Amino acid sequence: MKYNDTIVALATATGQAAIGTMRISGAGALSILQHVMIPRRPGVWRPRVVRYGHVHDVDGHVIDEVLAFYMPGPASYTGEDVVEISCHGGRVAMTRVLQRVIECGARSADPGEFTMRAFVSGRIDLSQAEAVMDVIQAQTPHALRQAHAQLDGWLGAHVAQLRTNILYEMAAVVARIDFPDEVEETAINSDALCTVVSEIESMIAESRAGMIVRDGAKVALLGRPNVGKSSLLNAFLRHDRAIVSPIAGTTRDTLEEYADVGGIPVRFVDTAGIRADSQDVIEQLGIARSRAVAAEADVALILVDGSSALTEQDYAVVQARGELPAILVLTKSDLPSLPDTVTAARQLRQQSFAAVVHVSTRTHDGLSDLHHALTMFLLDHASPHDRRVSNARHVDALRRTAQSLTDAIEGLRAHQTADLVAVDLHAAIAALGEITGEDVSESLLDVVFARFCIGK
Ligand SMILES: Nc1nc2c(ncn2[C@@H]2O[C@H](COP(=O)(O)OP(=O)(O)OP(=O)(O)O)[C@@H](O)[C@H]2O)c(=O)[nH]1
Ligand SMILES: [Mg+2]
Repeated sequence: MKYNDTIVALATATGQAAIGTMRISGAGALSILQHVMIPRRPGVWRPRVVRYGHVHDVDGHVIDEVLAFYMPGPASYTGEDVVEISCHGGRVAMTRVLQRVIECGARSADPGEFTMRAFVSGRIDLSQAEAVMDVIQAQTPHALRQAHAQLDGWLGAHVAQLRTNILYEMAAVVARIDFPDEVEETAINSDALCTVVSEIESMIAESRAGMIVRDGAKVALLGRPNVGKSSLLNAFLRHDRAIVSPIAGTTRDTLEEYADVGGIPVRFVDTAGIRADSQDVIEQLGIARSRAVAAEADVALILVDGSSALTEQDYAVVQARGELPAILVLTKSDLPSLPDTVTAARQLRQQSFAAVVHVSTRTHDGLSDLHHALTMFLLDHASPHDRRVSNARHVDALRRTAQSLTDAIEGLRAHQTADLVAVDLHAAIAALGEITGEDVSESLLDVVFARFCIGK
């Protein structure tokens, strides 16, 4: 498919900045540039050579001074002819230059339309197109590396390999449909299909870590009043964000703050201390919020004061989290600890804690252990490379592929007819193709590119 119009959008954010850049893509890009801009030195536009000049309005008045260059397709971002114009980064300068480009024949681009054109022209596959947005939205260096790995095309290449392996067996199945007397059932290698299933399963297993690196995790700080939740939040953030005091019930409302924990974007939620006997209406509202956070966080740090005896309130905290994953944090380790508390705290719930860590926010002892325990839990021992599936859409397609392949393998074992097996293999191939965009509907493309910003 080839687009027959030319689009334009600002590539830099609006507001005040030194420079504002806009990008034009399509067959008319160069002629529009020649219309709107008069270069200081006369001459022809050579590819990828920057020229200085002015953009004029229809009456010949200068709008702004600019630098511009032209990249002929297909060696451009979109695969089409592309022009970039950089003017001053003021709102009026940028808007007027943009308007002038539109007057001369370009259309305002939709969100993600440049990347959509790169996909449609075959320059990148759909998983790479999605990675572009992941690169822009990466919140930590680790997330950026993971997004770059996908942009480099590892996922597309890997999926293509798996698809080829399935197609190979599909060819045997089709041969058996066409020549049932000549092609034996044993010509179809179900072991090869099992290998594909186990590869897909390990991709799915690692995707949890991939999604956490990409999207981050919500970590709740839970505990009865005064155990040291706000002190721990401050220690994680390395500044005094939350109020800390010896008065029980200091934190009244939930408080969310972002931190980079070992490359994972983590949203810490400090909560009001949970206790059952509060008479204060505002504190009760805060505790209700704490319970809601306890139920929804990806992981909870359950804080227990290691220097004092356990109370009913500690049980209430553990109950609020239920069976969901939690790390036990024994606080105030600079004070003499009560061994009974430590033992009893470990037994607070039936399912074990993901880790047990002793910390002191006074001496900072144990904080790096807690950091480590949290990272290990969130990444779940995922291998340290950056080639992980990190997108729910891809995971869904992989699950459906594995299911269809399993159905096909079972069909082969049960000596089903070749045409029934072919149906399952076909479904598996189609589901894999959704990841790279070989098999996608227009509505799916709309969903994918709606996530994009204008100008990308
Ligand atoms: N010795 C010692 N005291 C601590 C430590 N951490 C916190 N505290 C003290 O414990 C008291 C309560 O700390 P906070 O961080 O406000 O406790 P909290 O769990 O947020 O309490 P609420 O907001 O009331 O639920 C304060 O007086 C802190 O100085 C620690 O590691 N060692
Ligand atoms: Mg607090």
